[in-house]
Amino acid sequence: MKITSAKVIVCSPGRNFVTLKIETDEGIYGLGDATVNGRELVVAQYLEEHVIPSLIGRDAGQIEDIWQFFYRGYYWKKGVIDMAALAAVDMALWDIKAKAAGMPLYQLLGGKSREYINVYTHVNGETIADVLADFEVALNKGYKFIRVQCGVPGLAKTYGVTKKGVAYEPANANLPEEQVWNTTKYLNSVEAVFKAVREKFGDEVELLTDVHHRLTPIEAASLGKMLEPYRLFWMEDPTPSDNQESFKLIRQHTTTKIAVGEVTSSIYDIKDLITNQLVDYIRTTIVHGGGITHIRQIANLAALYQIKTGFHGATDLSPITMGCALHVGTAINNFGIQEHMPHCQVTESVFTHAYQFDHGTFQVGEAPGHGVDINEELAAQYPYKRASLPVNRLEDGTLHPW
Ligand code: KDG
Ligand code: MG
Repeated sequence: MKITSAKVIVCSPGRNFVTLKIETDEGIYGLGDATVNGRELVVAQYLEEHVIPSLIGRDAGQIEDIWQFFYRGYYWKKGVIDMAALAAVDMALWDIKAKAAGMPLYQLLGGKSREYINVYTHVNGETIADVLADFEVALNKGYKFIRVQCGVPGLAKTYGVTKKGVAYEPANANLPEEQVWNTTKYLNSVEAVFKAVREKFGDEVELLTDVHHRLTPIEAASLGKMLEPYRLFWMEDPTPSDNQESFKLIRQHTTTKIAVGEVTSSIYDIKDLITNQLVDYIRTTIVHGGGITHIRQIANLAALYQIKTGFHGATDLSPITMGCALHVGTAINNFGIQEHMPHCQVTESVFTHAYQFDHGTFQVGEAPGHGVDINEELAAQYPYKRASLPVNRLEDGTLHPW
């Protein structure tokens, strides 16, 4: 089966998405997600100028060889733009192969290792009372794994916290919004949030939190220690993972489990974290991590060290990435949890999908391929709009990780 054409679809149904459509001489097409939040047009142009021309005429079934062509073959590699473009190609080719076989993708990846996929969702609020109210809503929807983010007294805006009833969307400005961060205020207030949640909702529900790269290793260690009584499922990105070795310091001080990887794109970005057992969950996901082919390699390495997956699943990952993540999660043994930040209705109307939410879990669906499609006519009604993630400054103006 030969690749006859490929095109990039950039649209903004609720938020920006970059989608690659690969067509074949047998009439079967595949779809891949290439969205990098705030960098959409760069990936689109890389695909159009440097990837698509090299795809035409190739055998769509040679997924591994095509992957290696754009990774091992290409001189520049491993950056998130390259890996997102490669991921889109890889997802589309797996979609084509599974459609040609008439099977849901998970069958080609080894079949079912589990009956459903556990997901965690986000709960947040400006105050502890707001958090408790939102938590109750999530419990009523059936979620058993819940990420908790609370406003920090004295800070105007905090990562993960939104106005009541409004879906959280950090990429909300034409240019990066400058926010203010204060680590002491955060560390002084965060324990009370988890204490209140455990007191009100008991010990059974699993709790997660995202530190969003804001602490130094020793601050992260003290946070982990402070939160041990509340038995977190994980604390995420407690410190930047640029220096993988710094996680050794955190591990020396706390048994709070750690999840890392949503801003990583290559196995080499997390290799030392895995082989030294410095984390418990890997969050690198399909779109930013080179597609199904590379993510399976990461998951296999992690499995050797009893580390599980916890794929990134915020709204900037398109339903195509969600579909692929659910197929991989269904097939591999060391699946841990899938993040689920529900897409808005407009996104859902443009991207139709076979996967279905069911009381805090997902059913992957039995449609051939990865089960996600795009309504191109509808997508064309939502043109791209520049959006940027915020940046952080300390109170004295010093730039700090967001
Ligand atoms: O584009 C950035 C978001 O995907 C990120 O801020 C969300 O940290 C995030 C999470 O854990 O979902
Ligand atoms: Mg995160």
